[in-house]
Amino acid sequence: MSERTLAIIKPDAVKKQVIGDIIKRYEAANLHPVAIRMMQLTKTAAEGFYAVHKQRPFFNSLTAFMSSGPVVVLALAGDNAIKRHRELMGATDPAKAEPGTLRAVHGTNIEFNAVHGSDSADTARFEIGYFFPEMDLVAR
Ligand code: IDP
Ligand code: MG
Repeated sequence: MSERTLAIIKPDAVKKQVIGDIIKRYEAANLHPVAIRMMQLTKTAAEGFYAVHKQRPFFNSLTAFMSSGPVVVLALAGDNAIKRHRELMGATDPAKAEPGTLRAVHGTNIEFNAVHGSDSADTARFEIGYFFPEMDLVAR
């Protein structure tokens, strides 16, 4: 069943100049970009995006990081896209991520971990809507 998920190429990965490598891996996995946006989040926008984590000890640091430089936000579509994207990303901590996953290859540590991916259908809907109006999502 085709579904959509939200991906963010985080500021650390943009600084490392691996936008192209990451998008190449999405395409190789048949996770098709259906919307792409480059932007720099404000601290407030990062806080809204990560509101579910606002009680966590790393919330301030995470939202400072996410607003520290440009990001690339993508909506990806494909069969079982949410779960397959999480598998392609690897574990939150790059040191624990399977070899060859995006975080194992491009992440630095548990915070600077290169990419974000939605973790459920509900969060995907919220997160895609946070960045893209429906009319910006192409059909493919
Ligand atoms: P996920 O991105 O793998 O879904 P979450 O637990 O949802 O992981 O955490 C969101 C983001 O917060 C992570 O991707 C990472 O950037 C950051 N983060 C998670 N846990 C920690 C931590 O223990 N210390 C610092 N940052 C963290
Ligand atoms: Mg998460």
